[in-house]
Amino acid sequence: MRNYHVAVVGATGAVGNEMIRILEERRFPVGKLTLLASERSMGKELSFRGQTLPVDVLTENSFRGVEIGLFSPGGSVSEKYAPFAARAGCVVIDNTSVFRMVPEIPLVVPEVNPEAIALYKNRGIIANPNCSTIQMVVALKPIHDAVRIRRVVVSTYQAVSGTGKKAIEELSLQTRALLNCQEPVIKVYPHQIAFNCLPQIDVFLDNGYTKEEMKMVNETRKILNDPAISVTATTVRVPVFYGHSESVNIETEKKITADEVRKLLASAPGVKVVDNPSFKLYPLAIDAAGGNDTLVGRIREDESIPNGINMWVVADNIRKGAALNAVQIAEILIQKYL
Ligand code: NAP
Ligand code: 12T
Repeated sequence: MRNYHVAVVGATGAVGNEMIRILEERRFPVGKLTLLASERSMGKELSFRGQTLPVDVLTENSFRGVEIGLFSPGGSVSEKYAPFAARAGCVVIDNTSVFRMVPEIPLVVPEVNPEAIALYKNRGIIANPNCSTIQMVVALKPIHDAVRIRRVVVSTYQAVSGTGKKAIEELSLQTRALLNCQEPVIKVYPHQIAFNCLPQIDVFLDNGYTKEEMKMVNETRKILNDPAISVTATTVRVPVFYGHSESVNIETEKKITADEVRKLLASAPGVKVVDNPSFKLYPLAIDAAGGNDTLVGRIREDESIPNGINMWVVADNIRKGAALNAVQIAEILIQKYL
């Protein structure tokens, strides 16, 4: 097996840093690693496999010889630079929302639609879905294949790390300030996040939903390749550092029991069923954090409708929700296509 020249774009960020760790952990065949960020990071160094590597400033010419680009520098930066990378022959795996709903660009969760990776040839870009969408579709896919899901009602409880390193700092500083009877400083979110829940993630759209909510609606349909599936979402920021939790209610075409769902999910790739109420066992953000699995529990029949299931779905938003999913895509890319 040969080695690849990989670039991490946004290497100093919450997602980029985790990408470097996951390339190490999974022994991805990296021949050369190029780390890129903004001019703010000029002179910084990061470690990879015990070696210290410089962080370079991202430019239009950063991609000569780069074969795989793992991008998470923010939407407007990806929008500008991903095409330069693709033109240089680099396959871009982008974590921002800018390319996700472009029809000819594949939107991929390896456990769900790995075959879509082949479409990287259209534009040289593969989009990584939104963190909340990824963990939900990992849990939905086996059920959809078995009994066809008609409708999903989801409410999320999302960690601050999804917003990046500044938001992690903000929750930490506000918590400390408030415990010391000081005024919390509010910069990243529209309101205090410490000891609070904010029913707004990303910006509001004309229909009264937030952009994060509509990402869950539209991305789920694209990944499951089923425009008929109805999804409605309420996305909420909670004062948790790592790990998104989701209350997921589904209505299916055919009846499925809670036991059957448990059995299906127990053998589903990327899923770990954690569901034993008599021992107070259910998925927790603090247990999902740092791991690779999407944890599913609280599986029960929705007694208000003939064919309904409720469940609680938790994953590390920076790993499965972003960096791990991107590296898993890269693994299939080199096994099958490059
Ligand atoms: P972050 O912690 O704020 O990091 C941002 C990174 O982008 C830093 O490395 C930053 O470099 C770099 N960057 C910013 N502006 C740049 C520019 N003009 N040129 C080059 N690099 C630039 O944010 P994050 O949490 O890692 O997230 C970054 C992106 O990933 C966001 O677009 C977000 O939408 C996406 N994301 C996706 C998911 C998902 O759902 N799949 C989850 C989380 C994040 P400096 O350190 O030099 O500023
Ligand atoms: N605003 O990749 O704030 O579309 O948690 C992911 C996470 C956007 C995205 C967040 C966001 C994205 C957040």
